[in-house]
Amino acid sequence: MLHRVDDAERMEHTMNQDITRREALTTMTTTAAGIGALAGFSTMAHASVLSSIDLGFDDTTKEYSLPTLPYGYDELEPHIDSMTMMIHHSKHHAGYVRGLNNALKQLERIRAGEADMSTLQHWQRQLSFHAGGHINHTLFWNGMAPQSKGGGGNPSGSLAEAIKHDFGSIEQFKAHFKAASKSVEGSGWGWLVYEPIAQRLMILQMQNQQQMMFAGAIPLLGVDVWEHAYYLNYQNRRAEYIDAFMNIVNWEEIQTRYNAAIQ
Ligand code: MN3
Repeated sequence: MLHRVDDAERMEHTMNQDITRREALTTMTTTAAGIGALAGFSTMAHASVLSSIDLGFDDTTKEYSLPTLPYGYDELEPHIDSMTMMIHHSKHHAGYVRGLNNALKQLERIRAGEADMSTLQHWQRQLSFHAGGHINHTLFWNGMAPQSKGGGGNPSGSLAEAIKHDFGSIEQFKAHFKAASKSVEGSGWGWLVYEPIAQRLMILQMQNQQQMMFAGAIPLLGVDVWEHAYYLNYQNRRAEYIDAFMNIVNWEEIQTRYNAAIQ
């Protein structure tokens, strides 16, 4: 009697493992095809928004590389200092690229039976975190510009109209965006996103590199509020750093993303 129960349990356990493995393989195939979805963003829309932005993906090696910045490390001064930019890009961002490549490699090893399936959950988390980090930072760098190259000021055109429609006014948008970014708990990001189902703009907080987003949200403007983004110059004064960030927003680029998002 006892061993029949054991057999039944063992059989059920084996079946569950099979299902888990199948689901895991499906998940891995899906995520490999659409890395954007991992950061909590819609893959299709994300692809259109990112179409002009280089994530450094090499389809032959299946690896990502660190993209170069569209300006020099010192060009955002005095709003963001050169040392912060250098460390942030060449150390922190590079670390996300390495972590993303490694997570993809480990998941490939699991698929090939060279690594234990029990480590899958860990590497899926690593993939989500580091893919988020790579995509967020790439959007962040390109979402800023030195004032001498058009950074700062206010949005104009159809983006300004949409902001007024969805937030009341440019001033109300800025106040909301800054307050949301300032009050992110711990490390994370403030985002202006386009929600394509109801076709409207929203402001979101993101924790770490991917949490608190929802499927479909298309990233337009993001500010990195991890301490590594501002601590050398602003110490604990996150609000001051966010004010400075608003002086170097590349609104032309954000308009381009908005145009792609509403297609
Ligand atoms: Mn960062």
